[in-house]
Order: sequence, then C-alpha cells, then structure tokens
Amino acid sequence: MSDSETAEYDVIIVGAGFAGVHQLLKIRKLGLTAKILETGEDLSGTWLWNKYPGARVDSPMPIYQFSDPAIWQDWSFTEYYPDWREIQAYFRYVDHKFNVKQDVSFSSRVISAHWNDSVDRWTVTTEDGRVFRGQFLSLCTGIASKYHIPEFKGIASFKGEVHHTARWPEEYDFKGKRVGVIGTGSTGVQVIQEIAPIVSHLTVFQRTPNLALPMKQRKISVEEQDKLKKELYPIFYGRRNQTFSGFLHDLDPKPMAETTLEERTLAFEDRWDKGGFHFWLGSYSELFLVQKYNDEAYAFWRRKVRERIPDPELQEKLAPMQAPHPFGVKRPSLEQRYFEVYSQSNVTLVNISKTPIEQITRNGLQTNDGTEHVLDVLVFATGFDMVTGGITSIDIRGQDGVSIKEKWADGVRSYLGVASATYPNMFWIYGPQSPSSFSNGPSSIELTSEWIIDCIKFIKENNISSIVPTEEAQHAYSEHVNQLGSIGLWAGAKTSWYLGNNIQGKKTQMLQFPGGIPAYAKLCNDSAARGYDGFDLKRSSA
Ligand code: NA7
Repeated sequence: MSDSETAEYDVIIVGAGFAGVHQLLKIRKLGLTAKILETGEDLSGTWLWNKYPGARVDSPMPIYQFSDPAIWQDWSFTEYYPDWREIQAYFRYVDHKFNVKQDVSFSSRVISAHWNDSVDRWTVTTEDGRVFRGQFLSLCTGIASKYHIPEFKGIASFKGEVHHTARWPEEYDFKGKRVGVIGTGSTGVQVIQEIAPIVSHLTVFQRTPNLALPMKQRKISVEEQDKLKKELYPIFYGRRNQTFSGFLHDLDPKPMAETTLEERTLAFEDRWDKGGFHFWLGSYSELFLVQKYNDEAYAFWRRKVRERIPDPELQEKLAPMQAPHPFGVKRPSLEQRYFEVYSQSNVTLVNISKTPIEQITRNGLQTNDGTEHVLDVLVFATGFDMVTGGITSIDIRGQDGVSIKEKWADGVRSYLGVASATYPNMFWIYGPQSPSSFSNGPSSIELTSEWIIDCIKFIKENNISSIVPTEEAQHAYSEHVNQLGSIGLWAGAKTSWYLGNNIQGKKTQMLQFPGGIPAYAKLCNDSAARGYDGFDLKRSSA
C-alpha cells in the first residue's frame, strides 16, 4: 500500500495481545478480512511492555491460554505461573502455527478512529499518517496500556535513572545499585521481591500495604502437562465459563452464618494452602458483602503474614492491626518471598502514608520528615490509567462527532461492557464494564470475542450495515453495573483502579462488571438470542 492509499478491511483490530489475536483467528474463519494495528514491534500485548524483573502472570498456566486444542496440544510452559519471557515465547509459537503476523501492522499506534454514517465505515489513522478503513472496529487495547507516573515535584532534577515498570529496559543491571521503588501494587510486589537480593540497597515507598497472597509457584514438567491435556484440559476450558471469575475455583455461596468458626478456619487454611487466588476468588462470596466476615478473613491473612516477619514494627507496616481496606476489594498480588525481603539488611520500607513524598531531589527522594533517601535508580511501580485509558487515549468519534473521552469524562457508559451508544460497529474486549480483571484474562476475553464474532456474522448474514446500542439499553446496563458495584464492600478502598480513583480527576465508579462471568454471559447471550435486543440495527440499502 502506498502512503496515499486507504486500506479496506472488514474489521480493524487495535492491539495484538490475547484479545486481538483471538479476534483475528476467528475473523479469518468467517472468511472476512482483518488487520491488527499494534503500537509495539511484536505480539503478546501487555507482556511486550511489562518485562520488568519478576513480571509474571497471576493466573495458572493451564487456564491462561487460548482454549483451542490446536494451540494447547503442542505447547508446554515450564512454570505454573509463567513469566513474561515464556508468554512472549507462547505468542511466537501461536504465530508460527497460524502465521498471525501476516495480518498485523506493527509500530502502528492508532491515534484516531472516526465513524462515517453515510458509508457505515470507520476511518482509522495511525501516528505515522497511514489510513485504514473498516466496517467494524474491535478495540483490543487491554486494561493496562496507558501507564501512569504521578506528578512529583523535582522529578526532572534527579540525576539517576528513572523507569516506569511498564517501559522497562530489558537488560538493565541492578547489581550494586541503590534502588527506590514507589508503589506496592501487583507490579511493585513482583519487582521488589525479585530485585531485593541483588541490589546494593532497596528503599520501598509504600502508601498502602498489599494484602498479597502466596503464589505457590512451581515447575511443571511436559509429562505432567501432557497428562492434564489428555484428561482435563477440555473440562478446564468448559469450567472457565461457569465460575465467577473464570478460574477453576469458584466463590463459595454458602451463607457464613451457617458455618462454625472452626469450619471457616479450616476452609481458610485449605484455600491458603492451595495458593494463588483461592483465598480470594475461591472463598466465601459473603466476604465481599459483610464487614464482620471480611474482618475474619483479614485477621487470618494478617496472622499468616505476621508469622513471616520477625520485627514488630515491620509487621505493623506490612500487615497492620487495622486493615487498610476490606480484604479483596483492592487487587491482591500473588507473592513468592515478598514479606521476607523486608527483613533483609539492605531493604528499607518507608511508610509514605505517614511521611509522604515531598519531592524528588538531585540525589534521590525526600519525604516530608526531611529525610533524603539517596538513590541511583527510581522505579515507578505506580500503575496505569486502568481499564479505560487504552480506549480514551484514541480520538474515537462516533455518530455525533463527540469523542469517547469527552463522553466518558463524567463516567463510563456502555451496553454489555462491549459497545457504546453513538459508536456503531465498535466493540471492545476486556474493557470497561466487562468482567475484565475480575476474571482470568483469557476466560472473559474469549467469551466476549466469541460474542462479537457471532454478532458480526449475524450482521453480515442479515443484510444489516450497522449495529449500535440504544441510549436506553446503555443507561439500564450501566446503572446495573453501578448498582452491583455499590453492593457490599467494594467502595471501601480509598485508591483502587477498580474504581478509577487511582488517577486524580478520574470519575470514581466501578469500572468492571462485578457480577461474575456466568451472569455477564447470560446478559450478553440473552440479547443476542433476542436478535440483539438493546441495539439499533440499520438495514443495508444495497
Ligand atoms: P496498581 O495496582 O495501581 O498499584 C500502583 C501502586 O502505586 C500502589 O501501591 C499505589 O499506592 C502506588 N501509587 C500510585 N500513585 C502514588 C502516589 N502518588 N504516591 C505514592 N504511591 C502511589 O498498579 P500495578 O501496576 O501494580 O498493577 C496494575 C494491574 O496490572 C494489576 O492489578 C494487574 O491486574 C495488572 P496506593 O495503593 O494507591 O496507596
């Protein structure tokens, strides 16, 4: 294609991670054309960027994969919770198998997507000025594509190196360095436990302790995987659609009032021993609803964690007597040796909820008690404009010419967490008001992706040129998500990306569908079964 030509496709996909690749492979099967536009220079989405030391997925590998047997049959991971290198290798394998890359344009950051009502097409423009046209726009931008560095005074004056974890220089050598890490979210926990043993000194600036859970990482042999594949993988992939969060374990609906303290303690022990998210998304559902039961889970967590920290002062900083927020309403990380590293003589934990960061100085970081922490490297593990950032950073304009960023300035609105009124033939996967990160990624990604594929097929077969949610359906769905988010303890975290309040000025609202995968799937499938109830369908004039 020359620069002046516009390339035409049935579907323009933005992003080449799990969602984008799944869309592409399914669209090919429909006999339609698609192009993935990807900012990076390779496949794998978030794993292309998040390659800081220790970066790994918090979902176990048997279910953190595409469910297609043609893919999993010939692939094996080496660890139960794979790291970014293995996930990148997995995407290379998928590419090798299906020649994914032939339909991907890399180094192609999409800056705008404008809908033209007269031809029912999207015009999509990349940063370098190329133009693509598609009947459908599929936003597979992920939940963590716009990284966030808070504004601290003096940052430009720092003479050392500054890195955000999502833009990590792959071969950076920490040995012998004095490193400061701001942030103890999922990323902070992983990077801290990884680099603590090798740096000369590590200073961690913690605002809120992470109520992290034991990962129970282990090696997994090819033989063990082959056995699982034969006997269990098909069951696993069916099960992913039946549990609240797309894991193999599920929330326990048993009313806690009908259990004894002994029974609950044994259940907590069992879930703790299993590792991963069992203690969180495999526990009693009432934990998320009733403070006194949540307190019980927190007390159990605190006891387990304190056993690993000899120093009482450190115990109080990392696992305080008073819970910083209800357990589980903020994303816990999975850790391996996180709580032990703080007992190392080369690690200092600074509680910046008590002594906030005053400024970044030429030599390091100064807290408001006047202490200057001298550093060679400052690492921002400060997260992302989560869930919405990947979409709102594109200038997307629909039927009324208003950008989605403006539309969502006072809160996200969608229908079924997959589409938005006035933006016809536009869908997103693993984004706002879908189960997204309340779930194992590939579980909800494949669910939504399949739904979109069925919808596109329906449109193509029924002489329809466009589909767009009605304002009424969107209002009702968004209110439903807001209402679900207001039940129970979800609002109990002061700063949580689940609620958008990790970013200053962002509207506080539940950004994900908190009702679980089966309930979400039912809403989506019911609409489809009723001929896409809640959408306006425009008949093709041809
Ligand atoms: P998170 O979970 O948003 O964590 C960001 C961390 O940075 C968290 O500890 C924040 O403290 C801290 N933070 C953010 N802004 C500041 C300021 N201004 N001052 C001090 N500390 C700050 O991001 P992650 O990258 O760890 O994880 C994001 C998700 O990606 C993860 O959950 C996975 O689903 C994948 P706070 O807790 O707000 O007090």
